[in-house]
Amino acid sequence: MQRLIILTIPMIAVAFLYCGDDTGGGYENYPDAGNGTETDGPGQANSDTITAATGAIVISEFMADAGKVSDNDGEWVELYNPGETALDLSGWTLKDADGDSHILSPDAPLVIAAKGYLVLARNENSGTNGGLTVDYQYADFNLANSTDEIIIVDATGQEVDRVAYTSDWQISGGISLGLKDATKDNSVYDNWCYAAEAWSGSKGDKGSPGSEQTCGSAPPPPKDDCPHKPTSSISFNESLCPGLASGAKTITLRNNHRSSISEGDWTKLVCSTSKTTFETQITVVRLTTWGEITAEEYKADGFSSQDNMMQIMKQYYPNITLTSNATVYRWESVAACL
Ligand SMILES: [Ca+2]
Ligand SMILES: [Ca+2]
Ligand SMILES: [Ca+2]
Repeated sequence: MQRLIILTIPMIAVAFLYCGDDTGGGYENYPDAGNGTETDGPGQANSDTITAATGAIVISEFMADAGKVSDNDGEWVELYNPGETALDLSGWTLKDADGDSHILSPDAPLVIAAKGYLVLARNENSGTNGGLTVDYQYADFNLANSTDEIIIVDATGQEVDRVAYTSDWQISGGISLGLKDATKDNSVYDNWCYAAEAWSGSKGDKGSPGSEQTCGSAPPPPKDDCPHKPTSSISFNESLCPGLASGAKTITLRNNHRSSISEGDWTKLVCSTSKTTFETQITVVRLTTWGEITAEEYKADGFSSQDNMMQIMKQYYPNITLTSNATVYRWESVAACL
């Protein structure tokens, strides 16, 4: 399918070895290690140690680069419990591969319900953390914006889950990365996606802390898979991004623009708001005016008529007229790379 763009707008352009038998609590407090004797009791911090198998808790989402607040206030990690039994994470450790390490709630229960989520964050104050509701505030653990690790270790020191992300993951400011499905393997890059929507109460950052992920676009594949090195870029209105990712025709507009992009050039396509990037090879560059943009071209961009196109574009470029310059691009395919 051939792609069509008109012009460009910059603005816009762990199976848990459970042997306990508590009956007094609403959840299974930290079970005892096989002796059937609950020594700590429900509602108290764990005093036993028990080994949790790999996968008992899943790192399901994280915000490494907050957008509306500083990372000191806005970073968070979401955990998911895929099992049938609530778990008490008291005494577990959140760490990375080098210096960061924090023991979770050593003195009080920190329960994650069966099939439930737990939101861990640097700042529990929803007034200053970007509107996030937090289950637990940690310290001494930071999420780098390019390459870092999130490692969960149980109270016996056994690693339960690990996510190691790199610059290839394209951490995007103000948009969390989450598992498309919390039951999927989080070591598989393709199982992650950018959040599509701001959570309830959010100051604007996108994510699904404490709930199932709603996916926007998928993060691009690792850079190593991309053989091309685009030297130019075209920015898109966010409303056009879903079509871009799915392969629908896409158009973007720029006032008085005489593109320096040539036919055959590999170009980076940037979704302005989500910061998602793609690459493509431009096959046609047509220098034109707004009045000469054809119905096929503006309809491919979702405009119902020339008037509709001009009305919307004037929101960004108040002075454009039908005789103002514009550029139409076409491309053949999108490689979600970069
Ligand atoms: Ca770190
Ligand atoms: Ca960060
Ligand atoms: Ca989530």
